[in-house]
Amino acid sequence: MHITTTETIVALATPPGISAIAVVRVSGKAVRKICESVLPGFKMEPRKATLVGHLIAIFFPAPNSYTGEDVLELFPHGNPFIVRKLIEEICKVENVRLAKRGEFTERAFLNGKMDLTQAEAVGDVLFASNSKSLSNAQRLLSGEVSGEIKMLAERVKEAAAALELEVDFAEDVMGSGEWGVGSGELKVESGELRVENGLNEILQSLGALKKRFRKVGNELPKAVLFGAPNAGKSSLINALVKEDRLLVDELPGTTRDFVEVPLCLPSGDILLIDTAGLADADQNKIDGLAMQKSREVLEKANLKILVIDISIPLPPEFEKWAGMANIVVHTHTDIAPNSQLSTLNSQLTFRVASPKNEGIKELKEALDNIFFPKEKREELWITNERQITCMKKAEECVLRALEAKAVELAAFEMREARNALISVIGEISDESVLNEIFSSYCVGK
Ligand SMILES: Nc1nc2c(ncn2[C@@H]2O[C@H](COP(=O)(O)OP(=O)(O)OP(=O)(O)O)[C@@H](O)[C@H]2O)c(=O)[nH]1
Ligand SMILES: [Mg+2]
Repeated sequence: MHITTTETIVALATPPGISAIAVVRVSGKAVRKICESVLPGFKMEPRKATLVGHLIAIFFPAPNSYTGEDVLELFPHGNPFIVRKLIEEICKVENVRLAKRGEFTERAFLNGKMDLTQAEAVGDVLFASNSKSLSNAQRLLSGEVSGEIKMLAERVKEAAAALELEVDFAEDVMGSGEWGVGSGELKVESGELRVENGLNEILQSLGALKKRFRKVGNELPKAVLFGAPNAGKSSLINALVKEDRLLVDELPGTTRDFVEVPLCLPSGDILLIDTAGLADADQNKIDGLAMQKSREVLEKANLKILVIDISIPLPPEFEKWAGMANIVVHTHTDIAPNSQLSTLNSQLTFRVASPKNEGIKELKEALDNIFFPKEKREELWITNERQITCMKKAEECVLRALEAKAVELAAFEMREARNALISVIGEISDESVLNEIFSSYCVGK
C-alpha cells in the first residue's frame, strides 16, 4: 500500500525554545520545490549533510526515507525566531502545511514502511523512562512481535480454510454441516480431529503470547529500606548510588520524609526509597507521623530491605521486621567484623560497610538479579492495550470455534480470530483507531 497524499507536511521535530540546534522535518511531494525556493544552491544529494547558508540540510528521496516520501531534514540554529521564519518560508510553497501530531509516523505506516505494532513502538520509544521499557520498545520497533503475529494469523487462516472445506465436504456427503454426523462420519471425524488439534495448537500459541502481556512498564520497581533509626539506611543508599544524595548523621531520626532515589542497575532502573527509622515507641508527634509514613511506603514496596546495625544489640522489633523483609542488610561490619546474626533463616543476607563501600557491589548484583531475573531479561513484553485487546479477542474466537456445534460457526469464528490478529499489525484498521494512536505522539514524529 502506498498512499499518494497531495499535501506536504512540515514541523519542528525538537522541543520549542532555545537550543544548540533545532530540527525541522518536511515530508511530501513539494520537498523539491521547497529546496529550490528556500535553499537556493542546495544540490539535494541523497542522505548527504550539506551546509546551506546558516543551516545543515539532508535530503532523503522517496521511497528510502522515514515516511516513504521525499523527506527533508533541516538543522538550523536553535533559535525560536529563526525556526519560525524558516517554517513560514516553507509553508509559502504550494500545498505545504504544518504537520499534525504523529503525522510523519502515520505516513510511514500508511506507506508500508512499518506496521502498526512498530508505529506504536515509536511512541513507546519516545515515552520510555527506564532501560527495560526502552529495550522492549526498540525490539517491538524492529518488528519482533509483528513477525509472530503474522505467522499466527497465517495458521488461523489455514485453520479457517480447513473448516470451510469440512463444511463443503459435509454438505456434499451428508447434506448437513454438523460435526461428525451422518454417513460420512469416519472421514469427517478424522478431518475434524486434525482441525481440532490445529485449533488447540493455535490456542496454545495465543496463551504463550498472553504470558507476555504487561501493564504499562514505565513505573520503576520500588525497593524500600527500613529499620531502626540510625541503622545506616541513608548511608547505604548514598553508597549504592555513589553520591552524597541523602543527609546522614550520627543522631538518630535524621530522615523524616521518605525520599525516592533512582538507582541504575546494569539491567534496568529501580527506585530506592529511604524511610524514617522505625521504633515501637515514638519520641514525639513528628516521629510518630514520620514512622506512620514509613509503614505506608513499605506496604507499596516491591522489595523490602531491612537494614540492621550489627555493631549494637538487635532492636526489640527485629523478629517482626525480619518476618516482613525480603532481604536483610547488616551494616557497620567495619566496626563489628565478627558480629553475626544467626536468627535469620530464609532471607538473603548481605554485609556492608557503607562509608568504606564494602559489600556494595555484591548487593547491587543481587538487586539486579532480583528485579531483572536472567531468564526474564530477554522476554519481550506486550504492553499496548489495543494490541492486547485484539489478541484477547482472537483467543475468545478460537475458544468459541472449539465449542461450536456447527462447522460453519467454527469457520466463522476462525475468520473473526484472523481479523482480530491482523488488526494488531494494522492490516485492518479504521481511521478512528489510527487517529487515536498517532495523535498521542509529538508533532514532528
Ligand atoms: N562505621 C560505619 N558507620 C556507618 C555505617 N553506615 C552508617 N554509618 C554511620 O551511622 C550513622 C547513621 O547513618 P544514617 O545513614 O544516617 O542512618 P539512618 O538509618 O539513615 O538513620 P535515620 O535517618 O536517623 O533513621 C552515620 O553517622 C553514618 O556515618 C557503616 O556501615 N559503618
Ligand atoms: Mg536516614
